[in-house]
Amino acid sequence: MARKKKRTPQEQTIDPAAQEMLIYADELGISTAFTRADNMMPCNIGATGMCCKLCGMGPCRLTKEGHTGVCGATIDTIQARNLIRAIAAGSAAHSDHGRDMAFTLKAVANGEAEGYVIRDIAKLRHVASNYDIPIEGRAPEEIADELADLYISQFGQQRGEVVIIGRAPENRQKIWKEQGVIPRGIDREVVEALHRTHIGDDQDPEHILEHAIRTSLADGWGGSMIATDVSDILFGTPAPILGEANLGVLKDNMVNVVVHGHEPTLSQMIVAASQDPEIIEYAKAAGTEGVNLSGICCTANEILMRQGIPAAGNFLHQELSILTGAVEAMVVDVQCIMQALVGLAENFHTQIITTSPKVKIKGATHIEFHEERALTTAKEILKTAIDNYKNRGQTKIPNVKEKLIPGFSHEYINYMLGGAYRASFRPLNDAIMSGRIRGVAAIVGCNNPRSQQDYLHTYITKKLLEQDVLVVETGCGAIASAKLGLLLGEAGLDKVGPGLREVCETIGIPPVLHMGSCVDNTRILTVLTQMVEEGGLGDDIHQIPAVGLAPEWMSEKALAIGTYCVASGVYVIFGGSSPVSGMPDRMADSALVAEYISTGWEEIYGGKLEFIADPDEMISKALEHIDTKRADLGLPEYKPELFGRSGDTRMIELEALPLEARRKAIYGVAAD
Ligand code: XCC
Ligand code: SF4
Repeated sequence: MARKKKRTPQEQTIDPAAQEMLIYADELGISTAFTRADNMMPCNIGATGMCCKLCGMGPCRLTKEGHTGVCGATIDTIQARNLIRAIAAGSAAHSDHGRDMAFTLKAVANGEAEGYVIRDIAKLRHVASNYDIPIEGRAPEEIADELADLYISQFGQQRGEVVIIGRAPENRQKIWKEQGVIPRGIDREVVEALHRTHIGDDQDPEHILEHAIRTSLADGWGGSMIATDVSDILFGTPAPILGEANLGVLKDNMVNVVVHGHEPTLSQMIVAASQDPEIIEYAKAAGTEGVNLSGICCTANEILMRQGIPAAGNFLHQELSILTGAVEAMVVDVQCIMQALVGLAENFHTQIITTSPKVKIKGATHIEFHEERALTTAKEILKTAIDNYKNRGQTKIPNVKEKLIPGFSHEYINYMLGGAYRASFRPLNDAIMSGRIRGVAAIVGCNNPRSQQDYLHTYITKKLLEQDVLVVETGCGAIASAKLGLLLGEAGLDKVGPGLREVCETIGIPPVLHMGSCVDNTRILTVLTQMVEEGGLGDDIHQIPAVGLAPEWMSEKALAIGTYCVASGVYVIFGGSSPVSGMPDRMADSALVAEYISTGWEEIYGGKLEFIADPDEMISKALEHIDTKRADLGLPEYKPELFGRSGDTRMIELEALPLEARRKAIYGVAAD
């Protein structure tokens, strides 16, 4: 079933580079996710969570009041089962990534990984001491070996509690304990989610959703947090660095290698290999000026925030980058990789190289990556790309890119707020308590071709900034803001509310902080925990005036993230369509699950999950929530007119400087 009207490129995306490439794709007669979305209406029964295909008596479609499946399953049971399955898949993806990171740490500690070192010994010691692993007088490798063993054991643990839970605020842990939702082992919860949803098992929707909470906690305060910890230990904890984003980062005179996916183990090694004299020599011999690396999706975020390697774009840019004809190789590992890449690449010279033992795509070149030969394999991959340069045809690289400053890990936020001697979250808490900052919003998640690419992300971001809400971002949402110039401090501060502007100018930060990849949403959990511990904003996360938004979500991982944030006490709003909406006009009884994950979960956890399609409603609900939390804490009402004048003289001086000089004066980062 086709849509009545095909969207124009301007309706499909607000990104000028993407618009240019979509027009080009149309001229070439090549399909993209944008056009395929137009040609493929979503199934309205599946989209609203009214279809069950868990057994061979079905699939059962429940479209009318009182309908049940062949087995008697009700709409509520079916929606709850579908939702938990998605959460389990998302948690599995993040956590399996975390597992592989832990294995890499183990291999590095034992000298069995080629090319890696322990980069952040301070973080290693800090993380290890969370679990009472002795650190004094021990070599980093010894500590890392013990930490790796502990982390690896969390996946297969059968009883007890996942140790990482101990890093949450105490009151939060108490709630989880009372509810019996502390994960026993990461794998166990995912497996149990699958077991419970097999035909003829758990059929009480609320009981199913209770386990959805436990499964998601195994992700957020489990696998994902392991992934972030180990990435920082091995590759360095991010700190602000100047980067660039959008297709304009591809270079005509160089071999373009785009890394796409999620695990930094491979991409970091490709970064290292691309700087190796042997590879530079090899590229020169092929008549090019070297290898130009860039990233897509969360892999982009991983190398952007650590090495300043440019991001070619977010999820919907994966096909567009190949359309430039300038990409010699797209190297992928796991997650968010469209199968369409292979067919698309056949129109150009681009080689799609799969590298994970878990991911193969028919027609792609498979060069399997293992840490014991990491550097060697990375070089082999780059040589394959360089060899392919001679096959390059005509190119079309949009001249569009933006600068950004990513790298705001919670460690860095802590440091930047108080300096080396007084690192703390006190200034942030104080700014919220005084009303200079109204509240905090995390805007995260994917692109979805069913909405206009980047529009919801950036519209909501801008509107909340005007309202003095400090915004933190991860994943493809962060890249959306980057491409549109929102991740540069001084650019656009005039459009930010007066109190927030004052805080950003005082500390020298952008009003939108890029905190990393999707697994790094755990950094947000840590920030919230530290805000609680700092005092003044209540005794638990749900009391903080904060919200989470995933306006353009599409992946199951997003649902897992949303759920662990709710379990942690956050109000989370998803845009787009709701997988639990049912058809209210035909089925009055289809609201139980949607109600339960909102008001039901709020009663228990203080956080709630809601699906709201209209962006203005998302914004007003978010602000309303922030203001309610402020009032509950007894904080002064938000009054923007009170702020924005301190330090104005220095600001006027700074504003008189040319952009590059101003940037240097503010961040101390050279512009190029
Ligand atoms: Fe994938 Fe992480 Fe979504 Fe982007 S944001 S489309 S999950 S890459 Ni996490
Ligand atoms: Fe239908 Fe029940 Fe089988 Fe689902 S589990 S497909 S509702 S018979």
